[in-house]
Amino acid sequence: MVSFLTMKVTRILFLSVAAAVTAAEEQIKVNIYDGPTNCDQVDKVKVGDQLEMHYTGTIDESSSTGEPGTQFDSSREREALHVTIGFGDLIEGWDQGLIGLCKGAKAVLVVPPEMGYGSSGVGDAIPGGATLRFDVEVVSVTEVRYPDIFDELDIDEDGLLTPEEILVHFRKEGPDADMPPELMEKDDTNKDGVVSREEFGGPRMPWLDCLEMMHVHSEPTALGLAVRWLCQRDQSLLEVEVTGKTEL
Ligand SMILES: [Ca+2]
Ligand SMILES: [Ca+2]
Repeated sequence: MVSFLTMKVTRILFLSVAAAVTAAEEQIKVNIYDGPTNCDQVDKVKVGDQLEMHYTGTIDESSSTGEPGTQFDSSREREALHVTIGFGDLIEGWDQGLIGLCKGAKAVLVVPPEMGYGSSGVGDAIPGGATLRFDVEVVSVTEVRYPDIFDELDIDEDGLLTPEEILVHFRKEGPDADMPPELMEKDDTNKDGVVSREEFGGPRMPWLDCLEMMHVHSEPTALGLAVRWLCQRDQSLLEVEVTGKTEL
């Protein structure tokens, strides 16, 4: 189970390196100017969350194209926007810039063209090469739990993996296949004979790799779901992302 997953992920990491490096060179600026800057995990924006957002988009004063200060769109004149974060449905500046914000936070995102609408722009309102400024408010954060490998293994759905449940997985490889003896020893850190969701092992990955991989594997296949799960389960990734931002 663990070795299978590690192998697949290593291969994807190779594929995603070039794209991840490009993304790292682009800078998004995030300035939280009102509301909480710290909150419980459940209220913090994470990949896969469903958000209710208000926003006002203008051409940023630093933009090399367009008329700085011109407003091109605002949800304030309509209803709040409902979006799913982190799966490439939004411009990259939103997918990355909103991560880690708290419910109730108001923030300004300054999005370079590479993470916005690129060199082509959108219609007359957003010319190619425009740097965009979004004044956003996180109205609500709803956590969505996606089925993961752990769920697949946890046959009786009690949130714990017994050696028997793990063995079922390995037996799919063949009637004589066995569980690697070190697996329980390694994952069952509190030595109670079962593996909890928190104990369940797996590789840790840099945030940008996660984001790139989720873009590449956004389809709900076993691999796509595994990638989402690996990225979501590791809370330390979130801290890396937040501290990696450039403050205004
Ligand atoms: Ca179980
Ligand atoms: Ca345990």
